[in-house]
Amino acid sequence: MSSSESSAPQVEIKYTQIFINNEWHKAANGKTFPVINPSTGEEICQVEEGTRSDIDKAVEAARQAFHIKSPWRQLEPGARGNLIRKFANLIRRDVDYLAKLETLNGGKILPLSMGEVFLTADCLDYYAGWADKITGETLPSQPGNFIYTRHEPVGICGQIIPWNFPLMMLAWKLGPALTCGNVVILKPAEQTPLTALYCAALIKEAGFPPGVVNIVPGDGPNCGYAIAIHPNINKIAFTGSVEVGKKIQEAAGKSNLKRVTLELGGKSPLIICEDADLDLAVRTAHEALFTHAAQVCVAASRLFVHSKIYDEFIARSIELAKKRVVGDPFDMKTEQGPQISKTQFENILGYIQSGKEAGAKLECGGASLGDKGYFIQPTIFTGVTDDMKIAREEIFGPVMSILKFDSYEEVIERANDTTYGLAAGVITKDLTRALTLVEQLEAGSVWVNQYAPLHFQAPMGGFKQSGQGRELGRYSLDEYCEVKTVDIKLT
Ligand code: TXE
Repeated sequence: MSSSESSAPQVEIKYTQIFINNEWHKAANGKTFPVINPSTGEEICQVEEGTRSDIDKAVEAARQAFHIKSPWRQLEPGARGNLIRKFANLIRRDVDYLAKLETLNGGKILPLSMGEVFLTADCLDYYAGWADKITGETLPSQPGNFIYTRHEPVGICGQIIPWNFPLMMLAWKLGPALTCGNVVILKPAEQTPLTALYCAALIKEAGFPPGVVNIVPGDGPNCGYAIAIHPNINKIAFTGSVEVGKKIQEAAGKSNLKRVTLELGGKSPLIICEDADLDLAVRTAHEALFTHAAQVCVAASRLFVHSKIYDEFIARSIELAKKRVVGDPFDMKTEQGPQISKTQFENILGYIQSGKEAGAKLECGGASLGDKGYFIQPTIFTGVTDDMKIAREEIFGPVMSILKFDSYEEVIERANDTTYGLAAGVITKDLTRALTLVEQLEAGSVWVNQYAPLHFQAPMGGFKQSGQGRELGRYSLDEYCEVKTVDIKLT
């Protein structure tokens, strides 16, 4: 730990209620739930607990906001973009406060929280620009006929987001939904509702009409599921675990066949080729796994290293991991904060235990840190084999698994031997090898000589069980529009 004394500032908690119709509400069931500071395990505050009745109320508000004559539906497309831009600028205005709130609630190190706030605003700006550029097509037809398509909003969108990037996930979901003219009911993760609720206040301040964005905090099985199963919600977008993703899709099928997009987990391979620049490879692999205590969906959690450079790569990676400063996320020297919750913390320690029992070699770390909060040492296992649990399941914690390979035919087979397909990376100086691996890897994003750069114009999403549909870029606009074909006979 960098220090046992916390440098956490006092962060005032301003909003803890349910946001519907631009107003704050108490929960229908009269209950609240505790929000925990993962750095200490202590309660920050209580938040109103949304359930089915609150979701019903939000759906009614959204329905009215989406009425064909409503102020929102009557806005010019460019004006919709202006509102989103205004929201983005308010987020920038409050960067200091939002970053501290994010760090307090989610345990993210402060510089990363700052970065996330700016990326949130930038993402909203990107989507604001689309508002007046969403077009259909004029289609060829025989003389006397006129065929065209209109891209219309889907309607009421349910959005369920996770706790690892509470602000950025909010922007990835709200941005495309709003720019296409939809209305939204968003549920933040129960672990991290605070920044989303503050954003609700900014949405009102920006001037969005009542009912366009509704934010209902609550748990998964009651509040989240009420969204997934609701008969009057037209679309659901979800980011979280595969297990819950399957429940969402099932609920959508059971209820009203609402449109579904899913961004689920991963077990992403990063392939370090024999000709790789070793400094670049070691540094990239380190960040690709340990960033935000490895609570990142695209974390490079299977590191395939060519046998010719394996020993040298391991030695340098261990040295770097041992130097990583873990501790108070408000301390500017800290590189890694806590895991989000006791549950996640215990799961990760369970994975470490299973790695040891399966015979992988624990090179460093392997234990918790400190006497409060949910801190785990940066951990490296070598000699990991494909069948081990730590090589197959998403750990979502700071556990690097290093696997050795000899040939590229072999590594492709092994890298693709997973039910996931979210992301992958390749480090090599050989362009032909890079492009060949890119072609063969089964993953929604493949990065070469870098890992997880973020560009809002580039789509993100998964092959196989890592998801369905795409977020970001113009691809996500398709997920938030219905296409209407109009065929006119000219008389
Ligand atoms: O996820 P959940 P958890 C993965 C990662 C992690 C694991 C468990 O492997 O270790 O999931 O994390 C809501 N109906 N990812 O338990 O439960 C829940 O309230 C409707 C990867 O936090 O999937 C929260 O808002 N909603 C991931 C959201 O789903 C339900 C990010 C995510 O929670 C629900 C997070 C239900 N029945 C975890 N049950 C990524 N892809 O980035 C829960 N929820």
